[in-house]
Amino acid sequence: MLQKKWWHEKAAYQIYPKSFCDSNGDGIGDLKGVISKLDYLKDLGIDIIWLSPIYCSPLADQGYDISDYYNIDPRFGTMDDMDELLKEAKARDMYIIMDLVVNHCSDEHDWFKKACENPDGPYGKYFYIETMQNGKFPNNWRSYFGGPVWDKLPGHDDRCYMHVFHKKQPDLNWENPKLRQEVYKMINWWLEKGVAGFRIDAIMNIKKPDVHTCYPADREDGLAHIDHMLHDAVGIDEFLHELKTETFEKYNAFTVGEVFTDRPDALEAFIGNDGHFSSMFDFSEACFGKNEDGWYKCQTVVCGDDYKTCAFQTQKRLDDLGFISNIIENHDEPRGVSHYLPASDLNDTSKKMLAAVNIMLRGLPFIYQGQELGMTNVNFTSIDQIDDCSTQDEYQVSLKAGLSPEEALQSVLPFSRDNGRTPFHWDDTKNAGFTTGTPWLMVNPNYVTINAKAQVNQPDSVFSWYKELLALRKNPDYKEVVVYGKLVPYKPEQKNLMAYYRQGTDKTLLVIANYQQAAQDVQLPGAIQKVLMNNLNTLDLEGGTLHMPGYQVVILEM
Ligand code: TEU
Ligand code: CA
Repeated sequence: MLQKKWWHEKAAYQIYPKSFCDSNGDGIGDLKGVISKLDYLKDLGIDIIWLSPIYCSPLADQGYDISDYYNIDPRFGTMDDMDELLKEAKARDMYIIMDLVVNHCSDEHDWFKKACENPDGPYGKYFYIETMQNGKFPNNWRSYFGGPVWDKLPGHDDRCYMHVFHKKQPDLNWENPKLRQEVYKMINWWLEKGVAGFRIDAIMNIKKPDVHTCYPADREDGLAHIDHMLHDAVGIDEFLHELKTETFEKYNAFTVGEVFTDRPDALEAFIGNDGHFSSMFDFSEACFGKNEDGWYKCQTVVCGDDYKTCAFQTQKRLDDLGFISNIIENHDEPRGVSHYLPASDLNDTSKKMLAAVNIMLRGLPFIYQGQELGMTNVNFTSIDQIDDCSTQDEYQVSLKAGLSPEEALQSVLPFSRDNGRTPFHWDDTKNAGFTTGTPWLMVNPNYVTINAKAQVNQPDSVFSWYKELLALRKNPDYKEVVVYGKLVPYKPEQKNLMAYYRQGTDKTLLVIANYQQAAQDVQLPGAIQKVLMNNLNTLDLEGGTLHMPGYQVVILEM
């Protein structure tokens, strides 16, 4: 039986600060900008805000390369701004969670600088530093962003250090108890300050197998996919248990892990009553159709029964074990509406359907900035418009596979991490009201029609639909069933129908979505007591049959 927690009935929102709201015209979003939009988020129905990294950083990977964990990057503001944000959030009954990036730091962090000065000293042991044999790296693992996970240690021709991500993100060595203590100290410092918890970055990478293990090469670069390393690593549970008991647990903090794993016992180990984290993201839909050869081979749209099957599988495996966090997008993924709906079917009706089937799943909903407006992928016309290091790498992968430059560009666009990183659309003025200066990344030209100002007071808008969904979750009459009700699939075998019950102690809801453009009929299991939500103005009910136009979704009380 799931133990109830303070955060279960909340709704969460991810802010990518660099692109949210720029208060001083330098083209970069900042904390003052975030503070100025708290009322907007409160109005939407948000309680928990996850801030992507705002610590000091050279921004080689947009803040996921941290050079000082105890300070705010001047581009984002000051520690006073942070304190004010915590205070203003609290005044509105909202919670701030930080991004905890501790698999690696930045090569500009003091620890790494000291490790370079003296690799044999104490700081050398904070990292994975190896002596090269005959000029060779110790293994052939390919980093997430391409190329070997090794680079020469600056100033030492015979040494190298490991980075499973960017070369400016040296991996921290969790095998070293001193490093672990430094990490715990830092986490507790932030918890003392009043953050409510953390989203925990790339955490599965902290445990490595023997660094001398090589795997069969899978591309011409002679390297092997990093998944082999994740698969072979044994013993992460001890690290994570210690992490929790030394930090989060003492503060009743909320933690949500970025956990990518194929471990069959993962859900129980990570988010069971005694799990390492409060929650973890369900990435099953995001991972569907992925191909290890590169983005150019991945499935560009995942919809209908594929989406349904992924969501239901997680829910079934989870049952009453724990509380998953549901998403359709984040700062690493394409826009949900562009990935889970065919381009030809994209409109407010289909966007609302996707929102409803996702938000009504059992678990904690996380909305990524702009999702509530139905923001879409961007038609970048040149690879030079894209900043993201991962997209740049995948573009090269496509070229090496023989695609023409135009084909290579087209192959990365459906997946580019910059789709979700363009500035937020506040209104239809220049630069979407995001900045008075020059935005650091181009604005999606469709801001003239898709923007907050046009939607906030428009009852039919995607924004209002999200607001209604979150209001239902908070409604005293329905929150028990929406938050804790058991999820039971309804007619899962009916093609492109995504329908499920939420069965609470004294109420039963039925969510029914026609996940396709063509109309379809659905047999109802019994009488409807009340139509709680409907993304169309009509409900075509005849006897016990519901005639559903394309992408209709209804939430019924049965
Ligand atoms: O992501 C970790 C991760 O494994 C992937 O999402 C990866 O970024 C993606 O496959 C590359 O296209 C986290 C962060 O969310 C991401 O933004 C960071 O770049 C990464 O860690 C390193 O900190
Ligand atoms: Ca700014």
